Amino acid sequence: MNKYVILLIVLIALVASGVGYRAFLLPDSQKPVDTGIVKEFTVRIEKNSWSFTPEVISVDLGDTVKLKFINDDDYDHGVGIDAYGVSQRIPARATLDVPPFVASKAGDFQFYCSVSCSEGIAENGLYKGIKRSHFDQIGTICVHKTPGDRVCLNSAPTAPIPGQGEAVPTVPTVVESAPVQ
Ligand SMILES: [Cu+2]
Repeated sequence: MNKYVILLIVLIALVASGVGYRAFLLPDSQKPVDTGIVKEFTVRIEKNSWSFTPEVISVDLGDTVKLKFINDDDYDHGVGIDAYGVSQRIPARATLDVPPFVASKAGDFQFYCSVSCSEGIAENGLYKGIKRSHFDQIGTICVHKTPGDRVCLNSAPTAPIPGQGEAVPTVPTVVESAPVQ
C-alpha cells in the first residue's frame, strides 16, 4: 500500500479517536458547556461611591455574559475579571461594553476596579458615611454549576446594596476562583 495512504489512514484514525474521546469518554464536568443563553447586565459606578451596582452578578455555567459598565464619576475607573481575561478602562462619564464571554468556569470570580481611582477626591472618601477607596471597589460574578441554582459558593456582599438597607461595613472578601467540580 502506498505509504501516503497509510499515513492518511493513521491521521484519520487519530482525529476520529480525538472526536470520539470528547464525545463519549470525557467526563461531563470537563466538557465545554455553552447554553446559548445570553445574560446582559448593566453595572453602574455611582459618583464617589467606589463601588459597583449591582455588586453580585449571577449566571449559569455556559451562559454568555454581556456586561455594560456606566461610569458616573468624573474620573476613570476600570474593570478587571482575571478569570475571564477582562481588563478594560472605563473613562469618566462613559459607558463600556465588555466583549461578551462564555462563563465556562463554575465558581465565584471577582470583578474589580483595575484603574487606580484612589479615594478622597470628594467627600473625604466617604460613601454613605463609610470610608471607601479604590480597593473596596469589588464585585463578584457567581457562575452556577447547576442551572437555576441561586446559591453562590463563597461570596459575600462587600457593601450596602442600595434599597436594601445599610449592611454592616465589612472588609471585602477576597474570592479565589473556585475550580470546576
Ligand atoms: Cu479604582
